[in-house]
Amino acid sequence: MQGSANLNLMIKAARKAGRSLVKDFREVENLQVSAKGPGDFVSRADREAERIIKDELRGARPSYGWLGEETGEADGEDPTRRWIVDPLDGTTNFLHGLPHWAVSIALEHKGEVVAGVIFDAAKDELFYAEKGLGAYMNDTRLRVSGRRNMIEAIFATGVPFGGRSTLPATLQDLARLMPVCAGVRRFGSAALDLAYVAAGRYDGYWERGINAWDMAAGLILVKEAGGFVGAVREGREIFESGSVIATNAEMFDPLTKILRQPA
Ligand code: LIP
Repeated sequence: MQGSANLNLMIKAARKAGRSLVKDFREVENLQVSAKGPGDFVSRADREAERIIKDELRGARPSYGWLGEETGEADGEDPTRRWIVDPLDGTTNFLHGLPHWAVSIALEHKGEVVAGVIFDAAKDELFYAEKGLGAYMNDTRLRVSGRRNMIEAIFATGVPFGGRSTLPATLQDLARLMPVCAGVRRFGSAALDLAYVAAGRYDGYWERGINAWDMAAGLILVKEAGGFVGAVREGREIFESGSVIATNAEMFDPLTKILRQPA
């Protein structure tokens, strides 16, 4: 796809940050056995990746606003546009030397995500989409899964850890969904979970208690691949609710019906 200047800028920034993270990831693998562990090192890698992305994007588009996981929110002179960035989604995987993490960059215009890039540098898979121009992984056009029956479908989710308040609801989701599907996967990166729905690798995904930067780029990928997205909490806006459901047209209603059942 011959994307816009903004999409090409996002891809350039994602690849530059991805190169930096791949170098750091090799060091993390060595640090697994160190007594102190790689925690501080990964935090530095995360912040450095966001610095690289911010320099590229705000250097080229200084008037756009900013929302980044590591540096927070900053208004721009142009109140209609902002970058939404997770420099390292799948941080815990990265910390443990698991090669399943991604750089996620989204462009929002008047409250709607209009372009997204998710770069899995460890596997060299670049997912990208722009409103009205389709979704791609490297040079391959993406379409969501064609499965129509829940019992044949594989879903992904994120299971809260560390005492997060959404754990009981997620466990109830699993208890309700597992008997009527072919399985659930928890790979630890919301951005890649959404990218995999867009690619038809997962038939659907849902998660409670995540941030806009985890899912912004993935939302446009799923929609441009022919999928449907919505908040788990009925009648709520996705970012405001901190929750998301993403799947194809045929399974959106049955999956939503299960996940929106009262506690
Ligand atoms: C992660 C998400 C994942 C979620 C994790 C974590 P991070 O983002 O991508 O889906 O289950 O709890 O929030 O923190 O690695 O950027």
